[in-house]
Order: sequence, then C-alpha cells, then structure tokens
Amino acid sequence: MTPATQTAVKNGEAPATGADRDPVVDNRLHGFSREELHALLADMLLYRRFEEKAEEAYAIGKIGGFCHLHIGQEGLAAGSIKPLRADDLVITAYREHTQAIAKGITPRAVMAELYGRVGGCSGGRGGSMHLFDTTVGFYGGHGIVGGQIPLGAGLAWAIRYRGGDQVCVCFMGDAAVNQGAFLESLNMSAVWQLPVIYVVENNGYGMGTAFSRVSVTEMEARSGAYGIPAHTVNGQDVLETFRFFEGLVERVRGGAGPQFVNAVTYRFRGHSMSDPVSGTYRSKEEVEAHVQGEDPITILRDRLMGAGLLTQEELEGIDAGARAASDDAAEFADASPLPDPSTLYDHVYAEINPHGRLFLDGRDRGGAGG
Ligand SMILES: Cc1ncc(C[n+]2csc(CCOP(=O)(O)OP(=O)(O)O)c2C)c(N)n1
Ligand SMILES: [Mg+2]
Repeated sequence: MTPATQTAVKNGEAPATGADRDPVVDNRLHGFSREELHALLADMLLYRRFEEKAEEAYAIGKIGGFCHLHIGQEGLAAGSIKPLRADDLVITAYREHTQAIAKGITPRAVMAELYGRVGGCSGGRGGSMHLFDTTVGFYGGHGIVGGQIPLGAGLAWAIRYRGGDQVCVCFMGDAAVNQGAFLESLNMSAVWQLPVIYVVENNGYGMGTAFSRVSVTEMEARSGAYGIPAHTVNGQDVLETFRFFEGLVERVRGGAGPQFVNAVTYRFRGHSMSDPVSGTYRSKEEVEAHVQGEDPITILRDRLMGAGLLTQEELEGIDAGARAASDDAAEFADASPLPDPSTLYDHVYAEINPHGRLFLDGRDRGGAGG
C-alpha cells in the first residue's frame, strides 16, 4: 500500500455526505492504485452479496436465532480491518459477519456458522453472534452489549505483557458507550497506555432508540474524561476510512496509546432479521435518503467510474465473483452436517454437580453418566 496521504475528518467537522458528492468529478482516490481500488470494491461487494444470501437463507428457515446484518456499513468493515496486519487483533459485537470475513475467516466458515453446522468457524455452536477464530486474530462475536469492551482492553494488555507490537481494534455500537464497562475499560486503557483502538460504529440507533435520546453529549466527547484522543471518520467512504485507520494503527503500534474513533455510518436493514427495515423509530424517507445518498458501494463505484478507473463490464465481473463466493458459501453450509448431539457437552468447562443441576437430563438416574 502507498503511505497514508490523508487522515479523516477532524473532530467537529461534518464528514462528506451524499449531498456534496459529485459522481462525475469526484476524484478523491487517496492515492490508491487501480488494483487496490478494485480490491476494496470487491471486498465490499462480497460482504453485501454474502449478507443478502444470509438474509435469503434466514427467510426460508435455514438460519435460526438472532441474525443482525451489516448491510450499509460495509465501508467501515473494509476500511478499518483491511489496513490491519494479519497478527493484529479484532474483537466486536454481534453485527459481525462482514468483519469476520474482512479479518480472514472464510465466507464458507462464516455461513456454516450461521447455519449452525460443524463446518462453521465455531463448530456450529456459536451462530451469527459468536463468530470466532483466533488463528486469524478474530476474538468474536459478542451478544452482550458492551461485553467485548473489557475483553478488548484485556487483549491489548496481553499484547503489552508479551512484548508484542500488535494492535487491538475493539468495535462497538453507539449504544454500548452507555455501559459501565465502557468507562472502566477506557480508564484502565488510558492508565496503562494500551495499544487499543475503540471504534464506535455509530449508526445512530441502539435497536429503536436514537443516540440523541440517550446522550446529552456528542459521541466525540465520550473519551475526553480519560484523556483518550477522539477522531471522527465517515464510515461510508471506504477510501477515507482506510487511509485514516492505516495512519492511526501505525501510530498506536508506535506507542501512541489508546484511541477512540466515532465512525459515522447507517444501517440499511432492521436491527435484526426479526425487525422491520424502518419501524416506528425512523421514517421510510430517512432510510431511503441514506440508501440513495450514503451507500458505501455506490459511492466507491461512482467515484471509480467518474475517474475512468472502472467499466460497467469490470463492475459486473467483480459482482459476479461476489455472488459466486456467496452461493458457494451457502452450498458448503448446506452440505455440512449438524453437530452430533453426543458432543453437546464438549468445550463446556464446568464441573457437573450431580446434586445441583437445573436440567433433568437423566444423567443422574441409575448412576449412569455424570
Ligand atoms: C447488556 C445488554 N442489554 C441489552 C441487550 C439487548 N440489545 C441487543 S442489541 C441492543 C442495541 C445495541 O445497539 P448498538 O450498540 O448501537 O449496536 P447496533 O445494533 O446499532 O449495531 C440491545 C439493547 C443486550 N444484548 N445486552
Ligand atoms: Mg447502533
């Protein structure tokens, strides 16, 4: 990659919006080569097609349980994770399918996990919210809002303790910053100057509650009490986001200490697969305006076509590749078996007390099992 040439929008400045974009003359290419630009477009198209495939599979009952799509937020997944080194660490919440793929878990292993199959990255035991693979530095996948934040601080502490130069990127939603664990983690990270970047995927809502209804301060102000620098980046602009993270990660690797990033984004679907797209907390018009003006894939596509760096034929080829990989992932998941019921207690690290169990599973009858 070429060296960082531009950092993100500074605190207090509004990020670029659809309104001030001109698709024809927009040449903000941030020094990326044509190949790099095509690769980022391919990454985002894979994330989009993969999740559309998951949406389809959920609708016909192949995926059960909770399923939160990242559609609309792909610029942030590619822009913040692709600049990382393979041995850097990522930990996140439950809207994490695309982040897992960005960090290196294969689409097959992610889809099979959504299907609850043994070929999944968590052996089919975690499902959508608990994707995990430490071999690529992906530490989940957490369903408790804010639960991953102290773990992110712990990962960063472990890096420091072992004398490594990796960086931990800890993602969270905007609602998570009101959890006590957020405050405790930022405080300890600051005291110990840990190599951690806390990234808020600020899509404006925690389920049906707008952030403005549960906070009297702006997001950027949340880290100030701990002396942790705050940054705002437009997550819908993958190129700006990439360059920003590229620079920030290297600063943290060099000892700059913890950082806080307010990544402005928008979710194009409902909170989870069980929720309507707009609901009563936001209007259809609001959603439509973001889909039309703020789609990270459309923004990059228009920018590349406007600069003569992408033809319609090339776009169709990249998209066909993304669809083929998503179809392949779904076929793999379909063919992968369900975990055998006899393995139910594998990987459960608790002693079973024969007198204290909550569930009558027959293990204490006749002296068998245990
Ligand atoms: C501790 C806790 N409280 C409540 C919930 C229920 N819950 C699930 S998602 C969610 C909203 C989180 O929103 P945000 O952090 O902004 O992430 P987003 O869904 O927007 O990505 C809530 C309240 C939970 N999972 N954990
Ligand atoms: Mg949110």
